[in-house]
Amino acid sequence: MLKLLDSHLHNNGSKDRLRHLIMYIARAAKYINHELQMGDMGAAGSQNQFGEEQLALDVLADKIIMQNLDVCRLVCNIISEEQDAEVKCDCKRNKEVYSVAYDPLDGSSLVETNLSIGSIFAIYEGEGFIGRTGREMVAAVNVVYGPRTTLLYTMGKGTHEFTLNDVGEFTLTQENLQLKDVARNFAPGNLRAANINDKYRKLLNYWMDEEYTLRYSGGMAADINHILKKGQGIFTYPPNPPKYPDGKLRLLFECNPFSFLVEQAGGSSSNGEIDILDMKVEDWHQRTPIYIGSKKAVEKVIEMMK
Ligand code: P6P
Repeated sequence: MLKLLDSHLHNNGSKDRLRHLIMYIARAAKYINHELQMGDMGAAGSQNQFGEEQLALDVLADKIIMQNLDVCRLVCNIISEEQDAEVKCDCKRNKEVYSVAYDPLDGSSLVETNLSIGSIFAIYEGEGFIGRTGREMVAAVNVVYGPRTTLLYTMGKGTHEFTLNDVGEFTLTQENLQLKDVARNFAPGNLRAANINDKYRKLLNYWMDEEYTLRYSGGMAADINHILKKGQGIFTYPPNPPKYPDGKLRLLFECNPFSFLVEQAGGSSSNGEIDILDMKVEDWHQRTPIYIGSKKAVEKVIEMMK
């Protein structure tokens, strides 16, 4: 018997309005998936607030998601990695509304190379993001557009994988993904940081001396998905001043939702000092170092990077 996303959300105890919101997100993912197969890989001729060149697909994915979040009438505040300010939707503002932070197409620069990329969503109850921590998320979603299109979600009761089938349904392919405490794969981002940070260099050498297997694609959605699907691994992205004094990856759009998904699979996630999910959001586009994956591997990183 096929387990569809809608019924799984219901059986997993979701509030109806959260289930509807996640189904709208899944709907947006189907349209983005279609565009990725057919769409224009070219540049949009615009830049986001970081001065990063936007691809036509970045802009299109952002529009598709924004439209779906608006039309579902359940979201009051939206912040997109591709836009510089929060959008306030016209919806009745009561405790039943949600705020959604998303990265419409993480790793989009990889799309022309046909590597896997993703759409990442963090869902909070109530209005706004500033001053909150990731512990307040009620759900996180990671859609990976690869050889198959998959959707991982958590609502705080495990992390579950669905695969888009040929009639446009997301069907359950793995329930309660679990990470072992020990990693054997490593995904070392920002290797350039080893030039200015001997501790990171020592850590990289440790993994190579221990003959860990390198699994790093340059797309965080796919790299975190790899750790979750393999049931072990460690992903690191340390800071390297002056370019990335706080690291490159964003707390709100990438680090919080991935940390929720990984913690719910028995892993952990740290900025080197505290859990990512305990960090207070001070700014929409706040960046943070991130060390995420198998528990003992994260502990080792914290120990060696102190
Ligand atoms: P680098 C993609 O641009 C991204 O935001 C993440 O998906 C990815 O992990 C990281 O940047 C890659 O950064 O420095 O390896 O290009």
